[in-house]
Amino acid sequence: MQEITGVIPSLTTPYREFGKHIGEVVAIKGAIHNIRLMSDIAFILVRTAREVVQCVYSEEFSDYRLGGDVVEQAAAKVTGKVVKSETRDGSERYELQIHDIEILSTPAAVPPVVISKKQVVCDLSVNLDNRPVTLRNPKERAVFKLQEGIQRGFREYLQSQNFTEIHTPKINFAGAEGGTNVFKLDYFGKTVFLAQSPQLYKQALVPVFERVFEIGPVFRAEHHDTSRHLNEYISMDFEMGYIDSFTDIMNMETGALKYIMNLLKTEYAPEVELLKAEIPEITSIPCIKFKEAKELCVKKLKNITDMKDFEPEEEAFLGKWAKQQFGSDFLFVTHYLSKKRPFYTMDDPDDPEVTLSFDLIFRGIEITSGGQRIHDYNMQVEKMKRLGMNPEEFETYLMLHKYGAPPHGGLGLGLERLTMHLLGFKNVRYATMFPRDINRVTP
Ligand code: AMO
Repeated sequence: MQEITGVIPSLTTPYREFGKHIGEVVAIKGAIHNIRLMSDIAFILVRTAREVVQCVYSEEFSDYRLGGDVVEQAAAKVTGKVVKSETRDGSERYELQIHDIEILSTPAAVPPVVISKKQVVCDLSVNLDNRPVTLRNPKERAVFKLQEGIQRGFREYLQSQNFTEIHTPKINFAGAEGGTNVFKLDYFGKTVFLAQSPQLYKQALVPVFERVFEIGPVFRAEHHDTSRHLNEYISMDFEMGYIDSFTDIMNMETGALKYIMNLLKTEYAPEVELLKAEIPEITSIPCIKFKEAKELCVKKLKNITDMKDFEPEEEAFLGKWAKQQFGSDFLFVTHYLSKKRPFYTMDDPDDPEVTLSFDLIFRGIEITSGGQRIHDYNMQVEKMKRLGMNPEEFETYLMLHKYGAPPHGGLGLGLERLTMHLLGFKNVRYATMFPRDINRVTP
């Protein structure tokens, strides 16, 4: 009888272990990525899970004869001898002298876009239309490997700070952020909403776990087509109880960002190098109040009409200002106007026109909103009424306040926005695996 032990016998050798096998015959599995035929030699690049391995074919090395079935995108097992290869920069690289190629699967067609070059060269829309194929390009996929690193760093850091990971429902009884950008859904005859954020639930879990975080999709019915808005994005949220001030939240985020950037530099060095990512150095992050930041913008920029919030060009200006003044890629802007923040935001007791809230600007774009929340039941009900909301519709949310909640606060960090500016992309879609926007729901 066959027994399943839970251990998959490793018959292949990952590229990162090649250094230990110089002169030995090993096997790798991957897709034939690129074939370069010369007169008496061929270079066959094999795309494995994380690396592209150069394999060299010559009749000198083996009895195997290169056949017509070795085509780009075929899945293959390649066996060969590990040798050190020459590099211009003197770094350690290895290649395989091919002894055998076993074709495991043959593609039915040639890719619609060239993916075997250093980068995919086509319009963004063509790239996105063919995403299952274009993502195979090593540079395209590196974006999302790096994105994995960001999420991993966020998770690892918060776990080290005693946060509990949660998953909250995405089908909700009410919009959490107000405004019109909420998707309505017919739910067995009832109107419900796709989650704009995990806000109402992450707060409810503070009296349960004290500190919680979630990494998950959220939905925004943005009706406009911009380079920074998606209709579905990944929100990295946390919420923490027993805070002394909303600066505790900014400190937690700064700690998380330091950890993330360090993780990217170390564990994701191949992707950082491939993408020429400029990983920011963070020692501390400067803070400025909204009112003062607005004054700076008014002084330096023309035609500012909205005095209650920032236009994208004001964020871009503030990003540059923070870099010039403090050498920082990040800037916290605090104390946004009460009128402009959602109903759950705590007003500043010293100046109720403003809130105990903040945004984080990274290289000129807002990547985070956060702040302290109202924890007192009467205060929350009163604020809802003031804003024209019906507290009865939020009865289950208000259980948090009614049955006792500690002072608390948290934030939401947009994964794609952070990735976009880490990599210097002009459009957030380049940092989105399968973007959903006003014109796109496929692939
Ligand atoms: P907010 O609505 O400001 O706050 O969103 C938080 C962060 O999410 C990102 N983001 C987006 N990314 C891509 N496309 C969009 N349409 C989009 N909208 C927002 C941004 C933004 O800074 N509940 C609060 C957070 C909190 O206070 O805990 C919230 O969702 O990076």
